[in-house]
Formats: sequence, structure tokens, C-alpha cells
Amino acid sequence: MFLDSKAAIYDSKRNQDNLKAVVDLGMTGNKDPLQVVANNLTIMYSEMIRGNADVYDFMGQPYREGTAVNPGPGSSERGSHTAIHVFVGDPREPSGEDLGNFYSAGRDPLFYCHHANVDRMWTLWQYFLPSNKVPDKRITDPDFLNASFLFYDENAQLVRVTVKDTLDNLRMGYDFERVDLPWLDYRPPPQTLKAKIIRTGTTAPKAETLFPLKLEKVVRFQVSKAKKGKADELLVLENITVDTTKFLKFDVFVNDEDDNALELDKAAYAGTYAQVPHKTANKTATTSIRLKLTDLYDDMDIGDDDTIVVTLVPRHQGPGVTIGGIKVIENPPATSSS
Ligand SMILES: [Cu+2]
Repeated sequence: MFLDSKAAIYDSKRNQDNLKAVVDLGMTGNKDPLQVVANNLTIMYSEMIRGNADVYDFMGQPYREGTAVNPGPGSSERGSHTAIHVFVGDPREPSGEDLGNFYSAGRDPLFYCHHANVDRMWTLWQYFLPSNKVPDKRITDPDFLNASFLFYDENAQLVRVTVKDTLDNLRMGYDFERVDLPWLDYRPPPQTLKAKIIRTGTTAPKAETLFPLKLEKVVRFQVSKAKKGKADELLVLENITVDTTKFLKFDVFVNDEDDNALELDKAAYAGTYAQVPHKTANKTATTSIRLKLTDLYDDMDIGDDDTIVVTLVPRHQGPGVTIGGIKVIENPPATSSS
């Protein structure tokens, strides 16, 4: 349906190599379609089920007047959502137009299909996925609930719509078809003993000696855990300075036994940072992400380890990302006394 130039959904500015390809949410460069599907299912499982400790990890950190841009994108936004934009955008165009750049994405009719599907993920995550064990999925912050936007309705009348009016799709008059979710139970297989042995013998440097880190190649290092052994913990990557005009993506692996970065369907895959390029005056932003490790530990022989080995794998070319720091904290984080 994407090849028919007379179809309403057609756009000439799309990556011609991807018109018939299996969508690649991981952008690892893997050419084996079966492995790409396995990677996709793992990414969806990670961003929908296993990777988030609270509602902000999924939805993104609060962004309000006075806050710096891009305080921290949510797992679905930076993962599968970004991937679709970049996968469809046309590399023959100067800035990946149409879908591959923020400013031009809405010119491709596919944008509306894609974002309707993002909305579907939000609805699924909020109301239909008890297995992701996030204790409270509501955002009660009045700045969020009362934020409003102006739209023209079907009678060309200007109407104000608040965020709280839009949180329940049934109230908006539509519902999503119930379909199978192949990623729902796609938990990667547990690691073997080999991973434990490799980790024990690691010569990877300590994170403190590497950060702040300009991420331009694969980097492997040790990070101290908050508690020994299996624990409810989060990996925090903070003060990530990004060039907002570029496509940037890196994957995070924990205690990876084989360092085969073309395959994501393994316990070691902890999550992703990725962004759609913007054409903006403000060319840098500082952001952070949190990745829940608790369920990863369940699939590893972690013993009473007091460190993890983290591997960062950039998927973009050249500079653009500097990571200020990395640490493991307890979940829920200890509240500061200030
Ligand atoms: Cu988008």
C-alpha cells in the first residue's frame, strides 16, 4: 500500500530501501529479517513491560515553563516511536524529510497512522498491562492535567482542550481494536553460567575513570550497584548532552555475555536512548534516562555481585552525545532531604 502513488497515504519523500523491508526498531544494521523481528519484540517488551519503574519513565519527565528542553523522554517515545520516524524518513533529503525530522514529519500522512499507534501504546500501557508492575500509572500533577491546547473543531469553532480531557480515549469517542500483542510475553531467555564467568574475569575500567564520556564507539565499564546481588534497582544516565539536530541512538547492555550488538533478544538488553532530529536554534539539550534493572537481574546469575558491567553501543555515526554520569540507584530512589 505504500507503493501506490495514487493512495491517500502516499508520500514521495520516504526511504526507498525500506518500502518493502521489515521495520527495524533497533536500527542495529542486522540484515537477517528473523533476527530483526526478534529484536523488535524485545524492544517492545523492554519499553512496555520491563524497563520502567514509574509513570515518568514511560511518559517522559515533566516539561513545564522554566524547565530546560527535553528533560527526559519516555521509553516508548525514544524507542519504537523514534525508530519509525527515522526508518521512514528519506536519506536523499537534506534533513531526512518528511517523517525523519520533527519539523516536517506531519507532511507525511503516515505521521497520523504512526502517532495513532503511539496513542494506542499509551492506552495499552495505562489500562491493560498489569504485568509491568508499575504501582501507580496516573499523573496527578495539575500543571499536566490543566495544560491546554487550542484546536478548531468540525464547525471551525476554536475550542480549548485540556490534557485531562484527553487521557481517556473512550471519552474522546474512539477505541482501539483488540489485537494480539506478540511482544506481551517476549521475555528474553535467561543467561547461562558463561555470562557469570566472563563478568567475574572482567578487566573493564570503572565508570568513574571514563565519565563524562563522549560516546563515539562501543564502551564497556563497571558500575557499582546500590546493593549486592538481586535488588530493585535503576540504572541512571544523567546529564546526557545531545546535539538536537542529529539522529542519535545508543543501546545499553548490562552484563552482556557475548557482546554481539546486532542481537537484542537477550537478558542483557536494558534499553535505549534515541531521538528524532530537530531543526532548531537551540542545538544542544541536556537530558537523562532511567532503566529498570530489577527484571534483568532475575534472568542472570548475579550472585552477590556489587558491580555490573555496562556496555554502551552507539548506532549513529560520529559525535553528538556526551554522557555526564552513570549510576545505579535503589528503586524507589531515596528521597533527598532538601
Ligand atoms: Cu513522532
